[in-house]
Amino acid sequence: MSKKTTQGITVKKDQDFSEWYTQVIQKAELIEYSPVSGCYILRPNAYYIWEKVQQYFDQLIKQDGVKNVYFPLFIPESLLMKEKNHVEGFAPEVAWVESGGHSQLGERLAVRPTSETIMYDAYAKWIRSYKDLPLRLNQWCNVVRWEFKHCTPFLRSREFLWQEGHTAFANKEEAVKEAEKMLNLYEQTFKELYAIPVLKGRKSDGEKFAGAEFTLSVEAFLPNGKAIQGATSHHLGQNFSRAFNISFTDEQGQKQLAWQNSWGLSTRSIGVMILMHSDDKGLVLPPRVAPVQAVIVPILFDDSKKKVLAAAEMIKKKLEARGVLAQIDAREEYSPGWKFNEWEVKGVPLRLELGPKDLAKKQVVVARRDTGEKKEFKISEVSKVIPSLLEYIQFSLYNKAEKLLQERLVKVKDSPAAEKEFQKGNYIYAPWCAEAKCEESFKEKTGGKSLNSPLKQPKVSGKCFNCGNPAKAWFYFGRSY
Ligand code: 86X
Repeated sequence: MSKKTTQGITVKKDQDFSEWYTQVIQKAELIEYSPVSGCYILRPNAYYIWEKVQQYFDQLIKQDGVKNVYFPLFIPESLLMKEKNHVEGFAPEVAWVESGGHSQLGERLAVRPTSETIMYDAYAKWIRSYKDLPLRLNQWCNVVRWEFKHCTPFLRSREFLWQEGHTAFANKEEAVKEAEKMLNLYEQTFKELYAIPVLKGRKSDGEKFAGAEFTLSVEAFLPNGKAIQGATSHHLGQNFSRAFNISFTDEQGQKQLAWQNSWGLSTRSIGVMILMHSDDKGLVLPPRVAPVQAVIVPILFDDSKKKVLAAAEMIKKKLEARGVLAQIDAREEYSPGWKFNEWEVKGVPLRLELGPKDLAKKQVVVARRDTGEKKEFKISEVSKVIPSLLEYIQFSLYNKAEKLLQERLVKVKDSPAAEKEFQKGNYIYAPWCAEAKCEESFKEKTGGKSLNSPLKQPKVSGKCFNCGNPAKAWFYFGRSY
């Protein structure tokens, strides 16, 4: 028992957020540290979440006609450097392979930080005519970025998992439409699986991907008052098709450059979900990503053990028949209270307590992880009640997060007001000039930055809230994680 006596979370979420996070991810058995700094082991509980997200998003994009591929992990240096803009700022993060066994390689190979270059090199060979378009490919893979900032599991790691979609179109309109469509699919994934509402919109020029014409993002707002990016969808224009000569002959026989997008969602999103829903007791999992959705804890006494265990088995079977992932915790070396704590730390959405007294009344006590509420249900009703309760919890987590998102948004007229709102843990919406210089000055003054700008927005008039120049668009700003 010794190893497990410090099972609970010993700090509060709003007291020491980073220590709290570190404890949650370890005690919920999501993460183990590895011998390589910045690289983390995703344990079964974490990998299960990623598999759920993969299945969900993969099915969405396949329905839309995207096909999956796999490109090599290694990218020759000359290829990586072909589009200067996009590598420039990132160069310090590239990890290199310089030898194989005892022999030096003729050319260094980058461990992929992202796959634009290696994929577009092939796209140039595959795309000849307008009939080859659109080309819409995606890959699920790992990427490496040798971070020098402090790493945090899920949120910033030197290796992470993601999907990267890379598409090419015959015209700009189609490409732009797709970039927006993918943003909606990210919104849907955050909503339906992670129970997280997002702010959708366009990044400022200062915050966009340097290789893109524009970058769209989904941003989440956390209970600690900070905003965090969830996923991105870039319209690349002809920046890469020019550099990689991805050209096609159009219907009029004219040679044209393809219009491109790239879009990505990574395991970082798991970190966003943890930060959003979890509490002082540990992890809180939305039921749709929970590897165990209902745990049955039988209260065992010598004289009634057999009966209670048999009833627990029967309940488990009923739940499984309804598609609920159920488990019985019949360990005798731990007390019921100890087990309750353990399953709370692990974020299991529902706990079913079943003792001899409950059995006599033909009932179970059901405890919700998200609210702590307890309620009795007839055993005859569990197979009906539990599946709908799980769905209810899924929506209720979403609604709680949505309420936070609405309540913490404040419209402001100037930067002192913005600063005040940030200090209160809010984020803001303001008319902005959208100039990089203005954003810099705002960052220095307030510690906040622009998040994004909704695609459909109110009419803009008057002055920039920060610098007083004419305003160009409504933007969200916040302190970011
Ligand atoms: C930007 C852009 C884009 C496909 C996505 O955001 C979604 C999926 N890619 C990624 N980016 C880089 O281009 C990049 C390049 C190098 Cl060389 C690097 F070392 C790090 C990078 N990080 C991000």
